[in-house]
Amino acid sequence: MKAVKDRDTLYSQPLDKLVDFNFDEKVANVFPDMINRSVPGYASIVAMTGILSAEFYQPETSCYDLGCSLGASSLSMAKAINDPNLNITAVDNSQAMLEKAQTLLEQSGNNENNLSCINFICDDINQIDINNASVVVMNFTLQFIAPERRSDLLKKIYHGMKKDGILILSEKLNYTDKDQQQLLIDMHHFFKKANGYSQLEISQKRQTLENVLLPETLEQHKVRLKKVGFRQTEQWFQCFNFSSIIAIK
Ligand code: GEK
Repeated sequence: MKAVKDRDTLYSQPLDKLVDFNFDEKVANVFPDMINRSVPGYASIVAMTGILSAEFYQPETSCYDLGCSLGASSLSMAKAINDPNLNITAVDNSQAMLEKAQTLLEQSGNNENNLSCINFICDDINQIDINNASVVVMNFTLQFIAPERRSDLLKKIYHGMKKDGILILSEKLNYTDKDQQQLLIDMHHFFKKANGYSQLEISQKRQTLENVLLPETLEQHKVRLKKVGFRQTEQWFQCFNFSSIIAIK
């Protein structure tokens, strides 16, 4: 019963001890179900990542998918960008995620779409080199990086990019206004409830993410991207408190 096995039930029973969320094998096994039922607009953002990448990609440059998980954004780019010399570096520091990503890619067996252009690397995105990039994607990854490291990471990305290249940055957002913050959190929880998560699941997951997923405001993102040097930064998507920005060098 594949559909049942792949369903995210990790927080459906009361847990004695709630440890900080981490991207282990249990999470990797249910990840597509988890992210689709938890992140409003996820499928649209992944699809648009391909569309935007295809338009801004420059021949003889590289693409990066930072915090690639199971490679959904890489796959979207690989299918949309029509270049036999395309190379996509997909980086994640979870071995479990990458093993599963590799298996999924092999199972898809779709050579027509040139999926061999995706090169998975297990590493910390703070440690890798970024070179000659016209497209860099960080879909829901920066929020897991320690806030004090975010500027340096974005500077490194910026310096590794070509002029007119793009960064697609998708993040959960925070709000400084208390009522606004509460309303957006409530709406996100309505979304999770409508997707079959119980109050217990929502609450236990929220607690495990508290120290790990640290959202910032849209303003903080825009100011930082500007400071790093991006010439234009536009929010192109938002559903509840989940958003995506395109930043152009
Ligand atoms: C998607 N982009 O499906 N270095 C490398 N990877 C990291 C680091 C780090 N320092 N910190 C966290 N990760 C994907 C979804 S999920 C988002 C991204 C979510 C990785 C982590 O292992 C996980 O796979 C990913 O970032 C975040 O479009 O689960 O909400």
